[in-house]
Amino acid sequence: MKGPTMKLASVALLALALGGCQGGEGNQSAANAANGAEPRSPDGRRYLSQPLVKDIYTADPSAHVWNGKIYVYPSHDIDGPTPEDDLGAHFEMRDYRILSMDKIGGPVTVGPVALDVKDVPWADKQMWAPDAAKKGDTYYLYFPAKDKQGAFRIGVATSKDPMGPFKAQPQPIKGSFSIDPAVFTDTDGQSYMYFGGIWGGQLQRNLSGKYDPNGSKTDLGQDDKPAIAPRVAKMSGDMLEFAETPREIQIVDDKGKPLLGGDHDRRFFEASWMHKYNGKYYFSYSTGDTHYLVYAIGDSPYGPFTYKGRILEPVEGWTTHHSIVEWGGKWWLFYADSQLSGQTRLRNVKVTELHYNPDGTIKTIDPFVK
Ligand code: FUB
Repeated sequence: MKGPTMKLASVALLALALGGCQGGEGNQSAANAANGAEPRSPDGRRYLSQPLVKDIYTADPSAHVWNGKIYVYPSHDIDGPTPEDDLGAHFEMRDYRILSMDKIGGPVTVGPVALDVKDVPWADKQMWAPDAAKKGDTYYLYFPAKDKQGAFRIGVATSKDPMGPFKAQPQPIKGSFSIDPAVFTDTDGQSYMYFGGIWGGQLQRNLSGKYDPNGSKTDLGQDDKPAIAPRVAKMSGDMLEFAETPREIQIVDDKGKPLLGGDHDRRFFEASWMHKYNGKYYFSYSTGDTHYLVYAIGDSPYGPFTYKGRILEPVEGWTTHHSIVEWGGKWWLFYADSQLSGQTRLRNVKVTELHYNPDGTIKTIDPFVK
């Protein structure tokens, strides 16, 4: 690994941990830290867990366990001049920094810059939520960014070290579009990329397979029609391309009917994640403007997936984005909120344990303690 790494001594991880904060003006949490009180949300609630790191702002945590260690691939939030809008122009991230830890609850290492937008020939700006995969002795970083025409594409970069630095391929993945790649490797070794996001994520501008800069800003605008579907594509053997044209993922209700565009509490918005539990495929995602993390279960990596319920109630801040991994015989939800700054554009990643019911459904988590 090149460059400096920071060992963060004062990392607070789970519900019992208390800690100081930095950031946003008028933030109740920061004010509490200054007077030594337990951090609380602006409306006075206690947080379920504490930020994994406080020296940089991080969001959209994609966690993986490799060689017994936990690696988290987050967005690296930065403050910028662009005013907040509905399409996420204020998320102006320019690089990635990777987190690692030997155990959940232990110190977190913040890696140096693993990939900078200036080193990605095709990318212009907005390095949004990434994911990573491992095949053989190579690590793959998958990332969305806007190209020079303002269209989101998905790129891939490789490294022999899970912390980077990563070297980007000169072009985005052929046939890729929109945001939030999540790469899942099934038990037979085959990998799949799940991706997409509506509104600022531009999925609704790619319905024909070609980016339409004049397409809808939000969604189909048809509440009684099936919602826009996230996409999945099998990855090629070298993990650098799609092995097939991306397919739509059907998310259906308990009667087998597709969720509708007007069903904002349940329909797909962004933040795909896939994990397998007891032989079933769990596709989870964010509902965006209603701020839930929810999930649907299927029998194949392609779906269809039947909506089952909520994983996480709304956090502080507009966005919600997560990953789910097994480590140490337990399951963990990595997520993010805006505790440190009080601003949606400057988020911090967290982790908490996730529990299943005996029937395989997930127990809903409240990010605040009663
Ligand atoms: O972090 C930028 C964008 O916000 C992500 O790509 C979305 O999932 C949302 O968290």
